[in-house]
Amino acid sequence: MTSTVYEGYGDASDLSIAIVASRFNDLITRALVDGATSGLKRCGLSDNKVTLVWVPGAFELPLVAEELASNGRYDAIICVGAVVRGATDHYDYVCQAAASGIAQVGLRHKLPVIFGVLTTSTVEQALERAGGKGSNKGYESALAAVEMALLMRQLQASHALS
Ligand code: INI
Repeated sequence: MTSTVYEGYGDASDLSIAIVASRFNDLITRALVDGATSGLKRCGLSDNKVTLVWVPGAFELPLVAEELASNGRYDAIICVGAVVRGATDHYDYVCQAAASGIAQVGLRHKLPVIFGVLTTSTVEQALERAGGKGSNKGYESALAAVEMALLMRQLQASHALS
């Protein structure tokens, strides 16, 4: 039998969340940013609780996430981007750097840093996942950010009491 269960639900209206978005493939990433901001609004965050920072490409997401995580003002950071496979291995390097860099920032700061980066073979597949076929990775990332921020808050509060 389970005695204690933690889940990241509750009032999210006092959370502060930053979105870091890459401009590369901006037709897609703007749709992801729109999805993320509407997801955060749906969770009860007002506009003044959401900060948006643009970077050139997905490769630059971890550095800015690190800077924002270091200042301690945010309860979660959402990184959004779109890496589309081209004819070269550039894709693999950019995906790898973005994914591992984003994961490292989260672990280093014990902060939810959400991987809202699409990695697809074609632009069409990316558009489908940016709202074109109903699902929007930015919106899903916002829900994950809020859930994780509330969960970390609960876990840290229970740890402080014990
Ligand atoms: N950046 C992306 O965000 N998506 C891509 O598909 C992409 N491709 O294919 O090259 C991309 N490259 C740019 C990279 O993220 C950096 O901005 C650039 O290398 C400068 O550091």
